[in-house]
Amino acid sequence: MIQKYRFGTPFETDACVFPVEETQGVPAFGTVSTENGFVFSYTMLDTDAVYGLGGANRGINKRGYVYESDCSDNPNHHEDTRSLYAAHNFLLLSGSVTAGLFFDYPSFLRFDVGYTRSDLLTVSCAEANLKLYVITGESLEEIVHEFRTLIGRSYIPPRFAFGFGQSRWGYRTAEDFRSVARRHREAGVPIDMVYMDIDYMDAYKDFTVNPENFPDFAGFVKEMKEEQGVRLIPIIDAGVKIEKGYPVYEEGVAWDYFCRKADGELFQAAVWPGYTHFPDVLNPEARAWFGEHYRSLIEQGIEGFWNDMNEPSIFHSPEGMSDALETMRGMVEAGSVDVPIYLLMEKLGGLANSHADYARFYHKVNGELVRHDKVHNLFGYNMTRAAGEAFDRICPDKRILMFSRSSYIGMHRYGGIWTGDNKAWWSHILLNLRMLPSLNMCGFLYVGADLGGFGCNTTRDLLLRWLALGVFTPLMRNHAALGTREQEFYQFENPEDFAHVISVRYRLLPYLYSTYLRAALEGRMMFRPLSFVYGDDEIARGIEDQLLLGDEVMIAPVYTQNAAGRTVYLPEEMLFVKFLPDGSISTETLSKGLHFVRVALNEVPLFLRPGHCIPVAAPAQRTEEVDFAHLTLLGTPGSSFTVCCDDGIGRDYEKSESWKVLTME
Ligand code: MIG
Repeated sequence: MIQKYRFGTPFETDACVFPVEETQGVPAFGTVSTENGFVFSYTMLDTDAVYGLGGANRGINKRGYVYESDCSDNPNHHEDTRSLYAAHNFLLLSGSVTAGLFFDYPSFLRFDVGYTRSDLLTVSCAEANLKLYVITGESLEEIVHEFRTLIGRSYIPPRFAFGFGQSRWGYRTAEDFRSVARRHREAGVPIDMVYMDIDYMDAYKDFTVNPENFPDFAGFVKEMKEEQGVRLIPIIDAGVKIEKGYPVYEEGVAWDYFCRKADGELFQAAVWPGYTHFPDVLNPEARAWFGEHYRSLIEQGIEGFWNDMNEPSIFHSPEGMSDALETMRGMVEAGSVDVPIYLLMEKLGGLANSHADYARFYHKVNGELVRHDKVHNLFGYNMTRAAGEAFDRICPDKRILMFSRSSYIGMHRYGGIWTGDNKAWWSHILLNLRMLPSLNMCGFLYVGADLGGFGCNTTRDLLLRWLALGVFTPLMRNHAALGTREQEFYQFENPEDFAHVISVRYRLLPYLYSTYLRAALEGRMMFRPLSFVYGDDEIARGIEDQLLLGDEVMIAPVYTQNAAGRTVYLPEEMLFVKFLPDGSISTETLSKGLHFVRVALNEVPLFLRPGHCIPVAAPAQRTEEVDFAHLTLLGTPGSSFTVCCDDGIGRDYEKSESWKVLTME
């Protein structure tokens, strides 16, 4: 059951699509105060768990810390980081009450989940203008299902998006991209996509390509696809470069589609292209206009994009910079070398992504001006929505790959997300794993992290271990920052180990693709915490480094350095499956309980639940070559799996002919 409570005059976020009547009063549990902003409080029992918050930091069970919805371009995902790129304001209480809570509020929101006082949950924001949805049901899964019905069907990418993609900030010329594809082939590593980071553009101008490096871009896109079997996936940034004669800039100005300040001047934000204007994607007309610009790249053969910098990220504004310069000038004029360094650092460090800048510009929504900071968390959502809505016009019969960095619930209908600028840290493998079920609760199914780590220098063993998790994540991409150690597989010794791990992804493609589609079509989670299924098992309830995948599989990747394997807890008897480097598959039945399992760096482990089976394909070099017609079943004889055999690009997954039941002999 879904109950909707309204407080004050909420901003319409379009997060929800399923109509729900308003309930008067307040929720049956917890207390609500609207005296000083909005505060929801709820007293938790020691045994209560709190799930949700999508792309937030830390554990699957959110208890014991504080999180903030305040979409931030913050590449430091430390344990104490309170806000990352997303605002997914959905909580799932499990224990004394079993209920979902969605706080539909587009600005800064604070979730204190037993941080200030260990038994107290408080959710608070500055203005009591929001909708609160309370969802109750028999089980955690049922509540998630209800919530997913409320927010609408998750985005479904094309099948090639389930292949492996290679990325690196710094690829620039056609030859850079060619050689990435070629060297993967030479090393026998399957690959479907090479990502184009900002350097493919002309002076970082959205929807342009560098004319010297790509004199015939359409021809190059075609060559890569036909000769190398690889699709190019360009990045699009939020800010539009201020430059006379650049059509996107000229149109935005002429049609009044950029964000303005209170004095009517266009707001300027320095990002990669230098000073830019932000397209006012909250204004439906501006959104349609910005989305229309993806058309030219699609017409040149592009079939997928990633949207970046859409928190929106700001290096500095002219106002912020002049204020900082003023401070420094004062210091210089004082003529002393004894300057308060902390003040200087605070000024300069505070230039980027400042709340002061977010309060400097406005959106025009239904003719009314809305200050950006009041709706800050909706920007990435609406930039990606601009693209998604445009794709439906540009190519209604074809699925386009789209994922974003920043997001709000509702955006899950238009694209997936990647989890931003993580680091080559072992702990970030675990963070990657822990986010998966939380994101799924909030509707985000096409998700993945930068495998190997974006920042810092990766190591061969870290990359291999991370990939053995990435084999299961819908978005499987190796991506790294400019200036870090090169981390394409062929940079390391024995690239055949990488080739093998990636090949397991392609062997599991029919399984992963079908499981994804079922989760999207049925409004279910692809990844679940063990507690959702084995809630009566005290050990299983506390497990934060293993997940269930679909109904069939449990994953338990190795995430520590120099480990020969790991300890895994089996809440029931399972089949321990390993994909071995010689292409064979080992199986061993393990009893319920704790086990130490050996897993070499070049092996991929999974666990199969009794009474189920999964399809395994022959190895392939790209998604198109995966043979869905000849699948081997692995698991319990007599069990069945239903595989999706649509064309991978249109909407045939809706048709029952696209689904085939396979039964294991
Ligand atoms: O300020 O485009 O998260 O994936 O490589 C950095 C360059 C901008 C941030 C993205 C990252 C991308 C990088 N971008």
